[in-house]
Amino acid sequence: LSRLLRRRTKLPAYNSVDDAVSLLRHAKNIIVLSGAGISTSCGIPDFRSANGLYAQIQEDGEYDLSDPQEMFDIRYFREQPEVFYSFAKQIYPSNFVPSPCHRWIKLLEDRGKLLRNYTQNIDTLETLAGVQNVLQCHGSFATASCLRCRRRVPGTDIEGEIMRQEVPKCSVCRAEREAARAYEKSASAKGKPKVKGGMIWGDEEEEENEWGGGEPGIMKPDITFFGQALDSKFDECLFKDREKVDLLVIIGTSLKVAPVSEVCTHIPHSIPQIFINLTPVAHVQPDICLLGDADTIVTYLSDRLGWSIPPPPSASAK
Ligand code: CNA
Repeated sequence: LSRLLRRRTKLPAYNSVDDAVSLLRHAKNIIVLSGAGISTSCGIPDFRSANGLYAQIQEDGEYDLSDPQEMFDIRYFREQPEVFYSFAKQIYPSNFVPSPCHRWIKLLEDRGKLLRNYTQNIDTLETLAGVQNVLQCHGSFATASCLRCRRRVPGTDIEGEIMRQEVPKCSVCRAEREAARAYEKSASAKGKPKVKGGMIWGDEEEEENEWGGGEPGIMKPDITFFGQALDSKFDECLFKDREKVDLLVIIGTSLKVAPVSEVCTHIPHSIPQIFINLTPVAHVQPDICLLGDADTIVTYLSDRLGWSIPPPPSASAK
């Protein structure tokens, strides 16, 4: 569409690698829209590739799912959190090292060219690479929240449970439940009325109370599941950035998950788009399509520009 509109409105046509190099050289406000394909070389599978997580989940057959996407569906999670937690350690960011792509985004930022990196990834590798202006559109494992009382804690608080494949429960809800039990005990001993809701828990045998149940809340990493809305920051940033952006670079994504995939259509059609991916994506028509391994492509582009991609954080620390 972008290419068609560009032709119709007689804007300059871009279609070659030389054009990509020139656009990168001159751009000052680049939006990088990235996806799971920039982390596959770090050892984190994407969703939809032939060897991706969906294929693995289906092949394993050990999970009670009618569709692999249910693994990341909020309704399913509420019903059966143990399924997600039996799997979560496989995608928990632990000893991964940022790829050349993550470091290339950092390079754009260091050169004052990055307007913002909209990442769909939840692995926080952009941050580890040192990128400051990154929006984790689908959240991350950096924090976790209680589904009942909404208390937010650092993600490391539930790391132990994730590694042991257990369902983490909220310590605040648990403490309140214990306080409520103690209160109930002393209240009934002294003949006082029982208190329900608020900070005090209801009757043990009640299935549903003001908190939505008798058990402490389930903790969920603050990653956006299917069926959950994105943080309002996404719309706010896009609204602001669409006024300034002068180049869109899309890397390592199938562009199948809305609303992030819609960034391409939400920015003005006069803005050139470069798409870097292993496989083509039929439903978008970027100006320049560079198909292949993303690390190889960004390294090639950097070489052509005479820029050098910074080393991984561990190597630079040595
Ligand atoms: P996706 O739908 O799995 O698409 C990934 C795309 O990357 C595919 O089109 C692949 O062809 C392409 N790809 C894979 N490897 C490479 C490579 N080496 N070079 C270039 N391209 C490559 O994943 P999307 O990101 O499009 O979908 C968004 C989902 C994926 C978000 O909700 C994420 O949270 C989720 N996800 C994130 C991670 C992560 O954080 N690393 C991992 C898996 C899934």
